[in-house]
Amino acid sequence: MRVYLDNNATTIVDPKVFKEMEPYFVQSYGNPNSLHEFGSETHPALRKAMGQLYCGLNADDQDDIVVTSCATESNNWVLKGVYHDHILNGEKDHIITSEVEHPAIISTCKFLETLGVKVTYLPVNEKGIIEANDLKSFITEKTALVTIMWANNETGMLFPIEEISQICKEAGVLFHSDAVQAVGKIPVDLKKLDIDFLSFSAHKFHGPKGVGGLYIKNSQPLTSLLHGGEHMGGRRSGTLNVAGIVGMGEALELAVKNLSFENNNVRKLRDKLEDEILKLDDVFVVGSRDERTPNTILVSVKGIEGEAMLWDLNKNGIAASTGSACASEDLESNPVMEAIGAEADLAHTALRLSLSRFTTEEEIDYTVGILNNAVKRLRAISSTYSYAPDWHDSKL
Ligand code: C6P
Repeated sequence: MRVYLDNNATTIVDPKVFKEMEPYFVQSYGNPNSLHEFGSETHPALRKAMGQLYCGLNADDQDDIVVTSCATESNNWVLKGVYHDHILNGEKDHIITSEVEHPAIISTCKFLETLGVKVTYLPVNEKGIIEANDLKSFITEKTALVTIMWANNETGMLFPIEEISQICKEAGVLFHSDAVQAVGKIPVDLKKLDIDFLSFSAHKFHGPKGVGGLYIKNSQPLTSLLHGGEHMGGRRSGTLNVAGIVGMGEALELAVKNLSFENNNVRKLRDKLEDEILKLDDVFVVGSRDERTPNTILVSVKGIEGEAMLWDLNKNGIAASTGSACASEDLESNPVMEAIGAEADLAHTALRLSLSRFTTEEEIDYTVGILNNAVKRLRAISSTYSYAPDWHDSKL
């Protein structure tokens, strides 16, 4: 059996999405900016997709959504655009983010630090989220931007976005949220929140890879990252990825339609898997279930290196991860586990299991069996494992 439990890394393209995309590879493959029919026949599909994105996010205006190549690009655009528009001219000098953002934010902040920008990396509590009051105390009149993720990709923990947006609004500071792990998994209603910029990525909600988006409230000015032709109203140059955009629109519409299913069925399966995992001795799951996206578990299994567990699972057809896919090759300990204060040996035992609406109960039952055997076998040969009932208290 093959079981895919790495849906926070990427998801299967929904076959319905793929079907909608196909004609734009092999039939209507024209450049939408061309004047001939091959080009113009793509326009209705593009209009439909932009409408699906606008409805799916409940944005104020369809023009507030700009398509990018991925969330990494969207995040880079916001940070570098705000640097250009508000920091380079000396008006401001400060950006606030959290310690547990995705590398697309952290690495960009590190780059901006080399240009003289001051960056505050807010610490997280034992649940892996920031305290909104901490944020308040770090905002100054020189703060140009607050960028805080909506849901953490490793733990699934949801950040208090409403409260954060309110704090930023009251302080008159721009607010960006990397909502890659929230869009399509939980309700994201942009009319209800004061968010200036929001990043998302199609391949996290059963759309294709290589296409994402940035919501820009009221189409406010933001210097482009990609200069060139006048695509996307001159805000983001590059020939439009027609099939990708069509796929992203369809995928978001389906994801939003399936939200209650996601919140019920996926949650039920995730909870079943978590209940079984918690029957094992010396395991620790980060964050409580209600405070997480419904599909995610980050668990530490004492005495077993995350990579050893992955190898064992993979041998049995099960795909999981030790954390973020883009950091999976460096064998470092899990950075979110470290940020919540876990000791290094514990942070090395992280295992991320992330489900989707395509996950079945049979797959969860199979995974539980394999996981139980793997834990027994790997602990038997572990040099670091010996049973200690007070382990949780002593390690965290
Ligand atoms: N996280 C993970 O395994 P792209 O692929 O550029 O569209 O998305 C990047 C990205 C940005 N923000 C968050 C919160 C993310 O989770 C991701 C992708 C994957 O966790 C791959 S590293």
